[in-house]
Amino acid sequence: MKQFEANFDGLVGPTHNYAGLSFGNVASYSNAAQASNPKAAAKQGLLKAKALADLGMVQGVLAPQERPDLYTLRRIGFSGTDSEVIQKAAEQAPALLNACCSASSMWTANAATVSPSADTRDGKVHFTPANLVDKLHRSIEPLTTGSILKATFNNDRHFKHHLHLPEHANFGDEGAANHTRLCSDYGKAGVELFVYGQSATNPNAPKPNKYPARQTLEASQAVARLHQLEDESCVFIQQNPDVIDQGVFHNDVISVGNQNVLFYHEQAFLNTEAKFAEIRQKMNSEVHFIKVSTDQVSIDDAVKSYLFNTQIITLPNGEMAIIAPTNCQENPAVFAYLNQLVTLGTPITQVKYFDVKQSMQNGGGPACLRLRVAMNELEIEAVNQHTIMNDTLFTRLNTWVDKHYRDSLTVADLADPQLIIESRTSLDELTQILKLGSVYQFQK
Ligand code: SUG
Repeated sequence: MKQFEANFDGLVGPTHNYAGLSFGNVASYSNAAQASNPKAAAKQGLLKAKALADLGMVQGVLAPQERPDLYTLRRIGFSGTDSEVIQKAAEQAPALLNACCSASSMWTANAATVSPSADTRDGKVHFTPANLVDKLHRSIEPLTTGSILKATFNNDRHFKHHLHLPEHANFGDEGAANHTRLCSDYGKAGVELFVYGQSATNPNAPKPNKYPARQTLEASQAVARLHQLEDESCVFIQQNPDVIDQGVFHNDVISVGNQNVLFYHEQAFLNTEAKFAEIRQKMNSEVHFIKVSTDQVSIDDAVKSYLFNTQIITLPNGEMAIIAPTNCQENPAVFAYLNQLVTLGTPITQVKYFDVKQSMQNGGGPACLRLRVAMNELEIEAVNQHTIMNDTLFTRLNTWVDKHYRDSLTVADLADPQLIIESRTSLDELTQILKLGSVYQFQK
């Protein structure tokens, strides 16, 4: 049976804005209060997704969430009509309104952790939505994420959906952004590499001083248990706390893997050699560890360019390509490195650049915008086919964006009661296009 790795990109929601909500994420903080362009953001995302489909990849889309999140605003005591709720929140607690308006569900690398059926004891693809408890604006995502995943991977025979982990800092979970699967072939059992920022129950374990470590070891272990993974196919490795303090808020800002390749910065992890030895032993087949040294690319350049927030994909001809943001072309050290990388004789033979600057300005590169789901042919057939990218869906979604999205949005605009009407109208239409059903129901 044929095996694929599908990418499901998050559609950028109509409230995409720069409110500086993510402490520890340098881009989010430094672009705070700039005007955003939701229409351009959504179209940049669609172009990347369509380009991957055109390269012969299986490419899907995941719906955005409804924002402003009236359900949360009411839950924290704002009452009245929808307009009144928004107006009161804007006057009394603008920071809470901002948190309830973020389009952050676009970064579907944080939607969930996914384990393919080749790795799981029951032979199903397992999904656990990330609880994202470290950031208020993200902690309101997991229930709707779960609904959207169930409507997209809507088949009990092949897909197993778990509830997100308990909403406590000890279980801080950021999903696939801190998880990489290494394998010789997508359909063969692989090694799932869980990267955590801190161990919540061990007060003496290393942790960052300045910025939060969003993922805990305890969360990663819980996901591995839920997903019915064997101990022999899991490796838990700690992110280097020093790089978290330099703005590496997720592991996918400092390393990325695909099949038998792990592309990483030499400062990415703690205890690197011993852990790589464990990976080699558990993989039991060749692994290419492609190390980037600090001399080649500094942590600062890696964070600014998102060199490691690239997607490494296996093209239908078996070669690997890197999908990079244009920011990598604009950074001389990173551009020089990538030009050299494709000549080194590793499986990576080409680099393709995409402008995803609207997302980058909030700290979300190409890899943040996608959730990977390795599946066999039967599993792909069981996916909601209306979410799979093709010429028709691309045209339809572009028309939908043109019809509903603004081309400028400031933080002050979030108080505009018209925004929730626009958001709901657009998402009503989208749920029909993608045939999702009532995924936003509980928010009403
Ligand atoms: O969680 N930014 C996101 C970026 C997520 C990137 N994802 C991965 N690395 N996989 C975050 O920090 C900014 C929102 C704002 O500031 O308005 C934000 O949420």
